[in-house]
Amino acid sequence: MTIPMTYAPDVQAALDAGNPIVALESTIITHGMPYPQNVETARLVEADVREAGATPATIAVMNGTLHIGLTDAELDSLAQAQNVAKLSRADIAACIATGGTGATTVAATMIAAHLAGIHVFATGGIGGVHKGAETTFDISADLNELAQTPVTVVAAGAKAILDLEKTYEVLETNGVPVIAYGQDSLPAFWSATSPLPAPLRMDSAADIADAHKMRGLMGLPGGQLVANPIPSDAQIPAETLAPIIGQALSEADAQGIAAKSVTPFLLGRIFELTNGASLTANIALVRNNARLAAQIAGAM
Ligand code: PSU
Ligand code: MN
Repeated sequence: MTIPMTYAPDVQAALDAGNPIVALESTIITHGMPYPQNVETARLVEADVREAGATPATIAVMNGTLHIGLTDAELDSLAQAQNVAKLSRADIAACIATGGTGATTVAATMIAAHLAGIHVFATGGIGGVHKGAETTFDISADLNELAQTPVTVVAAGAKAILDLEKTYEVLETNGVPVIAYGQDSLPAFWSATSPLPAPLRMDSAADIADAHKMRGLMGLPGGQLVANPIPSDAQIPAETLAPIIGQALSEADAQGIAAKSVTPFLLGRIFELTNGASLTANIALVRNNARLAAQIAGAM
């Protein structure tokens, strides 16, 4: 038995030539943004990676095959598909083995990128410790993955719907380097800064690439989280968002939204409650992360 994996032709060519590649996830397409902005964003992000000198590899499971890089038609069909599975470490192998189709979260994308020999991955925001986790135990598998799979993930921090303090505590406990890019505080997804000081700060892609390689040389498992602030002209002030996040959270609670549905529900409600402004900011930050990830992949 082998892993049914297929590489897009340009990704295969980049792997053969040793050229830089940036992995991209697909849950942000199927569960993070509405159609058609999801597919438009996915295409823009791929173009941003190319313009910055790397090859994009959007990752998904389609009909039991793990795709490393999607064609335009595959991207479009995934973006329009209904009821696609949201795959993490727990279910990606079962989905492949049973011929299923699913979008990969940060955790599952890291697993696939590592299998494919890709070291850098760009997304919007990682999952983390949800508010109220002391009773729900809802902690994203993304945090465990960062602790064990050697991929550098570029994100705008953890999503601001989360308990950011607890999220960064768990990352610290698990030995995950959290590197703020170009500033001393941690970004908070839709906002460029937060009151939380960054555990590490780096100002160049080369330093981030060297830190990744040094962990490998030292035999330290796991990846790195690069927390890249949203461009300041695209950010939404945290004070503006706080009551909206609060409302979305209480609605989720009242409606009994749980497990995998929590993050998509909250992102969807915040989109509605901000009249689409949260999506505009989300698109800007993902594109910004894609450009930095391409530079890091180049430096590696
Ligand atoms: N970043 C975004 N939008 C998203 C996500 C990331 O800008 O929708 C997805 C990622 O796939 C991440 C997931 O892994 O949300 C976290 O889900 P959960 O909290 O259920 O682990
Ligand atoms: Mn969860």
